[in-house]
Amino acid sequence: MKILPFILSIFTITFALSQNPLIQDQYTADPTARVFNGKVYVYPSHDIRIDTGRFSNWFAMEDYHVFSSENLTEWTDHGTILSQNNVEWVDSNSYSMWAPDCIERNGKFYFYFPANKKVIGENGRKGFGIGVAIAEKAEGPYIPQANPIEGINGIDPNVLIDKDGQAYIYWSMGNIYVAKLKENMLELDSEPQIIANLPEKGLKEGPFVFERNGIYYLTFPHVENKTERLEYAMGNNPMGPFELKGAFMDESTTGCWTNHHSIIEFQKQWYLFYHHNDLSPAFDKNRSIRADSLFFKPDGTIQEIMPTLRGIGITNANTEIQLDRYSAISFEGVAIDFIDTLKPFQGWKTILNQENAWISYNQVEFENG
Ligand code: FUB
Repeated sequence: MKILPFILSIFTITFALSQNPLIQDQYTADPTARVFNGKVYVYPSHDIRIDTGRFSNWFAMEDYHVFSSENLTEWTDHGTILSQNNVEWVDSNSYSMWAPDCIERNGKFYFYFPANKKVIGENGRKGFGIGVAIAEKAEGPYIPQANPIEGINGIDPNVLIDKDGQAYIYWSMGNIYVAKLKENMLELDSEPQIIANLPEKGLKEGPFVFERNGIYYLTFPHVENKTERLEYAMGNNPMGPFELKGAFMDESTTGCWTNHHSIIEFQKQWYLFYHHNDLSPAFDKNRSIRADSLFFKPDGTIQEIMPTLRGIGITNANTEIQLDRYSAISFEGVAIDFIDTLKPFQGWKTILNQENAWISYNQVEFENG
């Protein structure tokens, strides 16, 4: 459907942000989406900007927020659920609260997060541990365990509970690792093993494993050339072996070095959550989470996904419609720019500068007239 901006603007009543990026008032990265109690919860990491010292050119993350949505168009920020200052084992000056995951078991919510340890290890470095914080509700409050999981030195935890109840934890540190978790979800129940048959060269990280029709999909960002693209492998067992299939999202066209992701099925549609640096084009360590629809081919392989600005969800015509997050634009005569390049959280503007230029925004619900 093609609609001119002035027609839509008269229907503007409330503000709903569902397009890409999903969160536009702060930086967010590494989104792990989960479906709990009929809602989508997203657990991202929280990039911040520190202009001086060692973080001026690196990732800086001091806490986590959680966001939820029932309709994929309106997102609630439940606020800070964990901070580097309230976890006993975490170095509270490390700003290293990287990509997390969260999973539910027997009515409790287990939040897994990597961070730099306070204590220097045998190799003379503080290194990354993976901690667990537990809550009664998906949005918290989360109570962190006093120590990280023993036996893991790594980042980017991801947990799968298989159909038989066995839980597995995956993480990365050069390679991608897997181990069984005990029923308590806090301790390893097997020796960590490296997942074989993955690309040998180039950074691999951020594993996300899910099951569909009895097939286990191991998806992961990998630097084949310059920046991360999303690749995957398929297998019949959560611990492998997996057969490499290739990429399902290519490198970012604007050079964002990382692309961390997760995949969910919600109301019979599959979605990919990932990140890009929409709100910080010049500094790719300040990222923003996005989502797009994901489809499988009849043989179970994943169709390549082209990142969109429009994103997901059906937008109600009685809410503000962000045309700068368009579905399509005319070949010429349309430009999108920040309202104020120094204040990216103010958002974008759409400039139509030629006769017959057009912009379209799909999936709008007009209800009865
Ligand atoms: O956000 C910090 C790190 O960048 C994550 O842990 C990686 O997956 C990459 O996205």
